[in-house]
Amino acid sequence: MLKQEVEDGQHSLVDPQFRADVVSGLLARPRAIPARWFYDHRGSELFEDITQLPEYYPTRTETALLERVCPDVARAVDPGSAVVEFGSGSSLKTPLLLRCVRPTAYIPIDISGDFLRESAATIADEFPDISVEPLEGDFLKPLKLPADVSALAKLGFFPGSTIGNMTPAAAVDLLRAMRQSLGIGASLLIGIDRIKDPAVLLSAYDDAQGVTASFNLNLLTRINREIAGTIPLDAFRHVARWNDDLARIEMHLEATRDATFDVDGRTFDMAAGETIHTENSHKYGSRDARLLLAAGGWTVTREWTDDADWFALYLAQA
Ligand code: AVJ
Repeated sequence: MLKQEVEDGQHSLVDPQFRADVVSGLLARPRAIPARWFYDHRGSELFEDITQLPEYYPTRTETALLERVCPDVARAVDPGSAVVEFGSGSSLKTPLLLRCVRPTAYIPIDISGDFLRESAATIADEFPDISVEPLEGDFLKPLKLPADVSALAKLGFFPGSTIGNMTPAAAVDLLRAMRQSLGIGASLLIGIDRIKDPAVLLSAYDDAQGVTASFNLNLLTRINREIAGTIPLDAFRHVARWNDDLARIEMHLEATRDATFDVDGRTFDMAAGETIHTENSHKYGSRDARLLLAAGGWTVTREWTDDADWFALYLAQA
């Protein structure tokens, strides 16, 4: 299949997987599109804005927690290590961790080469003593680390409760792939959001300023721009729901009236009240998280939470 240039001012290429996921997601019942497609240029900006919202506690809670426990993490990891981050490491948490662990090498892994190289260059500037070796690839699969870090102790880093976007089954697959990539004896520092009062959770995913609504609706704008969509944005609204049976926040785009539109040359009909499921954000209690990690081949050796017990960091051993 030919990649098609789009006129979005960024000269980005349409990912054939985006087209396939959107079309099959709109044909499915219930309709659902994977959350990874939120993050085009505008979506990444909106997510940054979300992390600053008063209602969105995860980023500031995890950052403060990491700052507090980082010396403990550093003591638990062998000196002369390699920190391997799953994700491009564009957050403030990465410099925080590197400052106290002081690894020999830092390897950020991301599927998006542009973001990866940009954030790796920023880290390399700030940490001239650390060998920064970005690795472009899909961390959902086992990856081969650069040969020069093979003798070093590995510390995997997976912050942000990103694991919550996956179903438990997919999360276990990912944890197993990470164990394969890092090797037996490696450590993993992972941030996982806790189950809490649904009112707190709901406001974190449905803020008063409507930034999360814009983030969710931006997916429709992206579909219209990149794959010839005619979706009427004014016929959709952002919905956040707490699914108590599955312990997750769900985001949906709900049709507020009957709507007919085209995407990629096909016509779709949605009835008023019908939704497109766009994200899951699973939450885990302490035992839930330990069981998930154990199923993925990781034994928890340390666990830290903030005073309100809203967010947890786990150090685990492969
Ligand atoms: C980046 C996946 C952890 O689930 O909290 C924020 C994404 N979605 N607000 C999350 C998100 C809506 C976020 N993660």
